[in-house]
Amino acid sequence: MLYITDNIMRNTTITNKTVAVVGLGYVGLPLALLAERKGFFVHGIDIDTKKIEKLRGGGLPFLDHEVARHLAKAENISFSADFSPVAESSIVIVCVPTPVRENHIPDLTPVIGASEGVAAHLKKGQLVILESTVNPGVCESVVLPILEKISGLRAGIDFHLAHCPERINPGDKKWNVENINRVVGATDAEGLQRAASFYESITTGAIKRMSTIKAAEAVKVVENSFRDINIAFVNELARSFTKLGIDVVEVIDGAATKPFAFMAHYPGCGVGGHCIPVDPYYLIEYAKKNGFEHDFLALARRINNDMPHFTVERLSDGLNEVMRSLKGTTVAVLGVSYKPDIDDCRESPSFDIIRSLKERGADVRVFDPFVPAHSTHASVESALDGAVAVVVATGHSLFKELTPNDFVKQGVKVVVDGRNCLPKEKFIEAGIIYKGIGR
Ligand code: SAJ
Repeated sequence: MLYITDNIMRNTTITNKTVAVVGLGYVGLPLALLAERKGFFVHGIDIDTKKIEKLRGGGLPFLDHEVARHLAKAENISFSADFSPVAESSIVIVCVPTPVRENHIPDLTPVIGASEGVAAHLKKGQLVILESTVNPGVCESVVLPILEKISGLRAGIDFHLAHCPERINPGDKKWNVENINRVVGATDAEGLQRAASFYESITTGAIKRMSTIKAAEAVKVVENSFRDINIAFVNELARSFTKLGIDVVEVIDGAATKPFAFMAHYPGCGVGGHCIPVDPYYLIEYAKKNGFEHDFLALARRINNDMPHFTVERLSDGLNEVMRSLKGTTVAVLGVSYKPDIDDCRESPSFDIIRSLKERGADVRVFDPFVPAHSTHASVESALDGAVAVVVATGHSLFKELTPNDFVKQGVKVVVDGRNCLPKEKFIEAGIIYKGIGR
């Protein structure tokens, strides 16, 4: 693998086949490696020096076998912790996180920092593309002024700014950075054309040109808000059907036999990840600043944010059936990552469940095969040994293979299936108090 040392970078002239990718996480690294595979020289840039050192050594900052395979083969890529390679690139793509603060207010700090870093090395003729998920207005009112002020260049004249919201779906075996459809918007026609041509040159997905950069920004927050409200819908059904004695999963599967106008979502112990529980707040806050209250989106967020609490209530109900309470009871939480078979635990509901159990006096053990850093035990068996109750918070394949006997033999009395991923009837037949989410 070739690394460009400092002196070669200085001699590298801007060519139309050199791109810089700022932010080498779940979004930026797959994109950087894809561009490299498609014939670009790629300057990978990230402020995390440890991540850069790891990448230079061929290591990944996160678990992804496909990305690891591409990294091992990449030849025309450099990794740098400073922004100077921006000056050597014709296209600069920013893929940094867009989290929310504790109070759910969007936090644009990473976007602002990346924009400042890019602006310091911005050259005439370059195209800057923001892939980070932002609410409408951020490109034109936050990114663009920083780029112009620091570089002294003018958007639409000296450089171009576009937005192509990322659509990375960690763990997805079908849709990936190379084949997913994209939308792109820009501040000017040349920028739109160049950005659309770039993505058309590296992906097989359809590239939809949006009329404005705001429309492109709106697409991503809308598609993820759509998912959040649909999850909230089935989560509310789960709470209702628990009282009605109806298995909501069976009903959803029944509704899903309708081949049109229904899209199945499933209830669970909460909504995690860096997208779904975050993106709606970007739209909610932006609309609020412009005089509109998204009551429905906000309600969906409240419903989903309350699912960890509902899950702990399900456990409390189950313990009551065996004359126990949470206080002083040993509970094993299986699963920390926010979705199956990945190691990403950002915004994971598991953390809320664990915190709530501890606040109510339970003795909590944690095991996640993908997240040893947050695990107190090193295996399912050791986590279950002596546990009276279990909460399955992530539907990892390893957990789906567990049989009722795996719990009975360890003395487990109550199982809360936070992802409805276990065979309910078999657990009930084995004499375990089974509590699903809506079943
Ligand atoms: N979840 C439910 N019920 C569902 C679906 C998800 O409770 O029916 C929960 C999951 O357990 C998880 C959270 O919601 O905790 C998010 O799950 P997700 O499958 O939406 O996973 P993400 O966060 O990786 O979402 C990504 C998003 N992709 C991008 O933003 C580019 C989202 O737009 C996709 O719709 C989603 O993947 C997907 O479809 O898999």
